Amino acid sequence: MHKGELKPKFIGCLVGAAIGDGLGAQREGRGMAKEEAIDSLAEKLVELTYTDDTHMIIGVAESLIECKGFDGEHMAQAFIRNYESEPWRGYGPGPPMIFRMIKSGEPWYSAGAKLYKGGSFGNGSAMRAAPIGLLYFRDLEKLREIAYKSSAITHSHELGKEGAVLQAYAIALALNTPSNGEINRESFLLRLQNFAQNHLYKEKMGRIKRLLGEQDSAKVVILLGNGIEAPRSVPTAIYCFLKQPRSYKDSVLYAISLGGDTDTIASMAGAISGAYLGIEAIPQEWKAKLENEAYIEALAEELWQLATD
Ligand code: AR6
Ligand code: MG
Repeated sequence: MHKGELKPKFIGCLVGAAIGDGLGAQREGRGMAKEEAIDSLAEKLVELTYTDDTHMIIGVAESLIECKGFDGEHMAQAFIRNYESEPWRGYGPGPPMIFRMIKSGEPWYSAGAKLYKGGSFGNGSAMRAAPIGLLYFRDLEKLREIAYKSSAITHSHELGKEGAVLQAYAIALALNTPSNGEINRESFLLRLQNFAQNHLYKEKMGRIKRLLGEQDSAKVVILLGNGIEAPRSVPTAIYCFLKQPRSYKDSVLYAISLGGDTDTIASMAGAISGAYLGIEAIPQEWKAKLENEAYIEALAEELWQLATD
């Protein structure tokens, strides 16, 4: 794929993530809902205000751009700076505790292990992995390495790190598939399954395949999850994308319809869908309502320059 074809896909990924987050935030922690009801809710909203998901994507992107690659200390400081300027974005309980540890002298690479038992497996590092999938889309072992390291700042449990790797990898796969070409869902899943190193995620990729034609959303929630934990939300987001790969809008509405951690699941599904279909596939009326849209596009464009130079 040539450079010009990739640009709308980079922008679609980050804008797609932020819109999924902003719309999903309207129903965070609630039960299942009808897609039509969520669509009319979107119509009534004046602004799509994003939450910690997008705020942390911004931090990852800012740091990768400023450092022209990964620098753990720099990225940790970018998270802290952004959190301190807007702490009301709806952060999970863990990251602010990590930020305090780092501020009081704990190194960025060891603070994460001091939280919970064996580190966090929340979805907080997968939800911010999009810029890593974008920057390293041509070097998948590097993608794995950086997704692990950047996850470890706040989420050092194997399941947390692996969730970030799979979300970044799904984005790289979507980016590498031409938007006018048909996506082969089974080979997409097989590649994810082979890339995963953890048996729980491997098993979940198999479940996604079996659920592709499932009409009963409740069954999807039971078998894949809709929670705040990475293994109960990253596979769900991948499923939401693969269930209707030709429509950004349907992927996001479906993700929110499942209830639970709707902002994060819709954001991750929206990021993958946007990376596949590109910015033109995102409803203009949603894009127009997104808070800080121009800045998010500018970050995506800088990542595109960096990744394709
Ligand atoms: N053992 C038990 N529970 C755990 C463990 C563990 N090792 N790790 C995580 N949890 P956290 P996040 C549970 O605090 O991932 C925002 O709303 C525990 O209940 O690291 O950044 C975003 O939009 C813990 O509080 O935060 C996302 O939806 C929870 O998982 C979400 O929060 C979350 O882990 C991201 O949260
Ligand atoms: Mg959130």
